[in-house]
Parts: sequence; structure tokens; C-alpha cells
Amino acid sequence: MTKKALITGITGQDGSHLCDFLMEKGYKIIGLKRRSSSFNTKRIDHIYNDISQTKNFIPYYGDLTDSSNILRVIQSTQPDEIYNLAAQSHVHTSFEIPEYSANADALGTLRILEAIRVLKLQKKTKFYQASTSEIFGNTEIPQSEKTPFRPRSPYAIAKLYAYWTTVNYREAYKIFAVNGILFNHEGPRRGETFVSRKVTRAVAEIYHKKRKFFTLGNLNAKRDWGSAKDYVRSMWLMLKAKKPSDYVIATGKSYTVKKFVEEAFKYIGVKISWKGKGINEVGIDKKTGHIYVKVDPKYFRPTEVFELRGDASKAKKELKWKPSTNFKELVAEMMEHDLNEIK
Ligand code: NAP
Ligand code: F7E
Repeated sequence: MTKKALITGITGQDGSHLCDFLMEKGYKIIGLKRRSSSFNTKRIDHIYNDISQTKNFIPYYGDLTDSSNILRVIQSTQPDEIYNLAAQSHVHTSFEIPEYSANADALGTLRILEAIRVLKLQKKTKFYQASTSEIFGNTEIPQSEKTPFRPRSPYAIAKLYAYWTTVNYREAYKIFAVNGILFNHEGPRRGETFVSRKVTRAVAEIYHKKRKFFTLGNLNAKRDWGSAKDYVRSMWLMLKAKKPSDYVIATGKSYTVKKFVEEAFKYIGVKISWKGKGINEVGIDKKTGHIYVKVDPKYFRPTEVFELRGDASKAKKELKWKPSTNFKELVAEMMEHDLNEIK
């Protein structure tokens, strides 16, 4: 029997990759997308445009802040699996819209789990929650499933509520519900305001002489950057496991924002060195002295998470998951894409 998966956040980076991955496995996909005044389906247009795929792809308008809509979509589609990837996912923005972030990211998760319960789908529908390394905050390094949570942003706090709601509905109502605690993952479909894509796009624009320099915030933050395509595979593996549980998904290596910048410039043959301190620090072309990177305090967060590095041993052992793309390959893939796109 063809399996049906409901993906919320289908128009996002992960939603689009997961959709490609599950369709390849023969799933029928129900995709929840938001109404927008301009096109927001760029990442899934290749599915819309492929006539052979359209019968297996059913888009629904929806929003995680609207309980009746969530209930109706789940009731009418009766999915075997729900992947809750929709979220206000930008950490910095969550400081500006904390209430909305909580409504969508925290209560949105509760609304889906409640719908599963109210519709008596506990035995049929498995649930995946897009949890995040942000729930750890500044704590021990590396972080595993046993690390205490100390969230440092409205986004992280909302996601922690969603994390515990998922655990609670698993224990209280025996729903097959899991949290994937995913560390940063990127790729050519990454939103342009996240630091990785912001850097690869800016470096590509510099290469094509469309820009002279760009500005960043905290250059010293360290992140464990993996590839989105690798990470969506882990979501499916979690729902295929014998028992529902929560898993850290990470590469185990962390790099500074500076290192990301250096690697991106290396791809276009420029060696970057750093001069100055704090907000006066600049990234310069070692050969010519041209300033390519400056600091703009508007990108600083009121509370920052300094280093995230994950220990994915549990997922490696129990799910046989492992990352296939390293940091250098990830930056190269994004640079290649952005150089072509901007050309
Ligand atoms: P993304 O590119 O920002 O995509 C978010 C998706 O959610 C978009 O489709 C967006 O729709 C949709 N959305 C936002 N608010 C919504 C609402 N109120 N109702 C319905 N849909 C809504 O995020 P992503 O990188 O793919 O991440 C997927 C999920 O994993 C998110 O929950 C994120 O918090 C979590 N996560 C991401 C990472 C990472 O490194 N990427 C790591 C850990 C966890 P529009 O296209 O209309 O905006
Ligand atoms: O920032 C620093 C910034 O916005 C990474 C989301 O997918 O991953 C993502 O959240 C680091 C931070 O990602 C700029 O201060 C410096 O330390 O790319 P980011 P994030 O905040 O780690 C987690 C796991 C999620 O769950 C989220 O949904 O880079 N940084 N300069 C900057 N960040 C941005 N955005 N822009 C800058 O100019």
C-alpha cells in the first residue's frame, strides 16, 4: 500500500528535500503551504512542473497557528506519517517576533499532536518533530541526547516546549512521536538570511563584480554544519525505527563563522586574513589588502549561543545514520550553485 506523508513547511529547505526523498521512495505527499502574496514555492516547483509526479503530490493551504485548518487537513488526508517541519525558523528574528514564534513553533506542534489524539489516529499516524540543537544553548560540548537544555532565544524556548510536548504525547497517549534534534544543516536551498547562504551568495556576487564587500555579526560563533539532504534521511529513519525515541543528528565537527568565510573565498581563489578586533575586525584579501568583510552590530543577538557541536553516536548506532558530506564539500556545493545562479 502506498504510504501517505503529511509534510508541514513543504516550501522550506528541509520540506522540499524531504518531499524529493519520500517521493523517490514511492510515498504520496500531502504538503502544507502558506498562502503568500508572492510565489513561495520555488523549492518545490520542480515537483509541480513534473506531470508524472503531480498525482502523488497534494498541496493544501494551511498554517500552524490555525487549529481548525490543521484538524481538517489531518482528518481528510489520514496520513501514515506527519513530519512537522514548519516553523518561524530564524533565531535572530525570533527576538523581534517572540509571540508569533511561540504560537507557530510551540503551540503549532501541540495543535498537530492534539489533532492526532482527537481524531484517534494514535495507532495509525507516526509523528516527527523538527527539534533543534538551539535547545542546548551554552552548555557542555559536544551535546548529546543526555545534555541538559538551556535555550537562549524565543525560538529555542518555543522549540523546547515542542520537544517536551512530543515526549509527553508519546508517553501519555502512546503516539509514535519522535524529536530529531538536528544541528545546523545547509545547502543550495538554504534561506538567504542564514549565515552560510548569506556568505556563499555574497562571495559569488563579489566574484561576479556585483558587490564590493558584505557585513556579518558574530564572527566567532561556532556551528556544526551538515548537509540538509543527509539530515532529511535521518527523519525518515527515525519513523522507521522499532521504538520511538529522540536523536541528535550532527557531523561532530564545529567551525567558526570566520572559517566558513575563509572556505567560501578559497573556492574563488582568494585567501582571507583578519585584522582588528571586535566591531572593527575586517576580513581582507591577503594579496591585495581589499576589505571584503566587515562587522555590523545589527546582526548581533541579545543572547548568543557560542558553540554547538553534536554527538550523533546514538543515531549512528541505532539508525545506522551517518553524514556523507563534510564541511569543505558542503561549502563547495553551495559556492558552485551560487556562482552559477548569480552569473
Ligand atoms: P525554513 O527553510 O525556514 O522553512 C520553514 C517552513 O515553515 C517554510 O515552508 C515556511 O513557509 C513554513 N512556515 C513558517 N511559519 C509557518 C506557519 N505559521 N504555518 C505553516 N508553515 C509555516 O526552515 P528549514 O531550514 O527547512 O527547517 C525546517 C525545520 O527544522 C524548522 O522547523 C526549523 O526550525 C527546524 N530546524 C532547522 C535546522 C536547520 O539548520 N535548517 C536545524 C534544526 C531544526 P514559507 O515558505 O511560506 O515561509
Ligand atoms: O546563524 C552567526 C549567528 O542564522 C549561525 C536555524 O536553521 O540553525 C539555524 O540557526 C551563527 C550564529 O543559524 C551573521 O550569530 C554571524 O551564531 O545561520 P544562522 P542559527 O542561528 O544557528 C539552528 C540549528 C536552527 O534550528 C535554526 O532554525 O552565525 N552570524 N553573522 C550570523 N547569522 C546570521 N543569520 N547572519 C549574519 O550576518
